[in-house]
Amino acid sequence: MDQVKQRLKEVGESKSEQLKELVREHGDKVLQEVTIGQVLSGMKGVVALLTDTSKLDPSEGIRFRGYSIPELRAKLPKIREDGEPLPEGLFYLMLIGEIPDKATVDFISQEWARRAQGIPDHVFKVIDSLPITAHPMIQFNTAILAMSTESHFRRAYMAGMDKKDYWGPMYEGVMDLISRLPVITAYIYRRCFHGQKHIKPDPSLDWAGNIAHMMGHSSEEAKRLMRLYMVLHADHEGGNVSAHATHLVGTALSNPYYSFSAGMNGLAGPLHGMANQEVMHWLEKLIKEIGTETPSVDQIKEYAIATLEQGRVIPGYGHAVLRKTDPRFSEQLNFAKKYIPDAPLIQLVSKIYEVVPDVLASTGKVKNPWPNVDAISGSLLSSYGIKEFPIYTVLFGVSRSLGVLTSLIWDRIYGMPLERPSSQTFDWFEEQGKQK
Ligand code: NMX
Ligand code: MLT
Repeated sequence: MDQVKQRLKEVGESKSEQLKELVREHGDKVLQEVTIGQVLSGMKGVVALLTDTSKLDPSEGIRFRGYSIPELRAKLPKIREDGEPLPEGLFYLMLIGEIPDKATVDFISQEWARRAQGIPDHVFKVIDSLPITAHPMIQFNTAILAMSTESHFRRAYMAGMDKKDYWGPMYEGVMDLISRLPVITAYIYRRCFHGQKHIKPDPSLDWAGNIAHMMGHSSEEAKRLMRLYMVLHADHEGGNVSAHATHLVGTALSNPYYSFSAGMNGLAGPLHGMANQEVMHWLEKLIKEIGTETPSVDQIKEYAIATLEQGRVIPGYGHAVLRKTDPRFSEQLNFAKKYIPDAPLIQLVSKIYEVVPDVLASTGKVKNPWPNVDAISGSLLSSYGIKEFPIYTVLFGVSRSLGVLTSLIWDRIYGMPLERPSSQTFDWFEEQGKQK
C-alpha cells in the first residue's frame, strides 16, 4: 500500500465510524425547511449532499478543506518559492485533509507519471476513430469511457469484494484516471490543432507542468499558468453539476470512469464549464461587431444589452451560489496584471468587468451580476499562446477531476448509499401551494 493510501486508510477508518454514529444518534434531526420555489428553481440552497473536499461561501468564495485560495497559494508546496502551488498538493489536501510536505507532493508527481504510462492502446485508437472536428469534450469523454476497461473497482466488485473495502480499488482507479488525463488531453489537442505531432510526457515534470509540455507550450511561464489553472478549477463544493453528477452516478457503484464521465458530460454544458469557451466567442463577436480590440465602455454596454435583448446570457457572469466577484476570477486577474499587464485581451476583460455587472443588475432578476471563473480563464490561456478555445473546457475537466474524484473515494469510505430522491407531479406541487 503506498504512503498516501496508508494515510487515507488511517483517516478514513475513524471518519466512517463517526458518520455511522452521527446517523445513529442524530438521524432524525430536522435540518431545514424547503420551499416549492427552491425545488422548482434548481434546488438552490437545499442541503442535500455531504462533501468534505471544499465548501463555497456566497461572499467569500471557495475554501478547500477550510483553506482559501490565497492561503493555499502561500501554504501548498511549490517547485520554486515564487511559483504556483502544485495541484498534487491540493489533491492530497482534499483527500486527506492535511497540507502535505514537498516530499509527499513529489511522491504523487512520480506516482502519476508512472501510472500515466499505462494507457491502453485502444484508447488512442478510439480517439483516432473520431473526426478531428468532433469537439474535444466529445473526444475527452469518449477516451475516459474507453479507459474504463482498466477499472480496478469493477474487477474487485466482480470478484466479490466486501463493500467496506470498496474505497481501496476506487483509490487505485482514481489515481490511474487522474494520472492519465493530461496525456489524453494533450493527445486530443495536438491531434485537433497541431497536425497530430504528439509530444511524449516528461516523467521528470510535475502533473500540470507536463500538460503544458505535452501540449507544446513548454515555457516556464506556460507551466506556471497551468499549475494555477489546475488549482483554481479543482473543486467547488458538491452541488455544482460536474461534482453532483459524478457523485450521483457513483452511488450506483459505477466505476470511477463512468462516474467521472457523467460529471464531464455536465461540464460540457454552456452554463457550466463550457462557459469558458462561450466567453471567448462572445469576446470575438464583440471585437468583430464593434471593429476594435479596444472598445469604449459605452460600446461594451450597448453590446451587453443587445446580448440580453436577444434572450441570451452573458457568459462568464452570474453564479448559482456566489453573490460577489468569484475569487478565482480575481486570482487570475491579479496573475495577469503581474505577468502580462499589457495583454490586450486582459485589458478588454478588465473593461468588461467595469460595465457588465451594472447591466446585469439593472435587469432586476440576475441574483449575482459579478464575474465567475470563466470570465477570464480563456483570455489568460489565449494570452499565453493557448488560443484554441475548444480545449478550454477539457482543461477545466482535467482540473475538476482532482476534487470530484477525491470525493468519490470518500463516498466509498463513508459507504454512501444509492441516491434516490423523490419526484412529484405538477398537480402535487400545485396542491401543496393551495394548502395553508
Ligand atoms: N446573463 C444573462 N442573464 C443571466 C445571467 C447572465 N450572465 N445570469 C443569470 N441570468 C438570468 C437567468 O438566466 C435567469 O433568467 P430567467 O429568470 O429569465 O430564467 C435569472 O437571471 C435568474 O438567474 P439566477 O438565479 O441569477 O442564476 P441561476 O442560479 O439560475 O444560474 C448561472 C446561474 C451561472 C447558470 C447563470 O448566472 C448564467 O447563465 N451565467 C452565464 C453562464 C456562465 O457563466 N456559466 C458559468 C458558471 C461557472 N461555471 O464554471 O460553472
Ligand atoms: C464550478 O466551478 O463548479 C462553478 O462555479 C459552478 C458552481 O459552483 O455551481
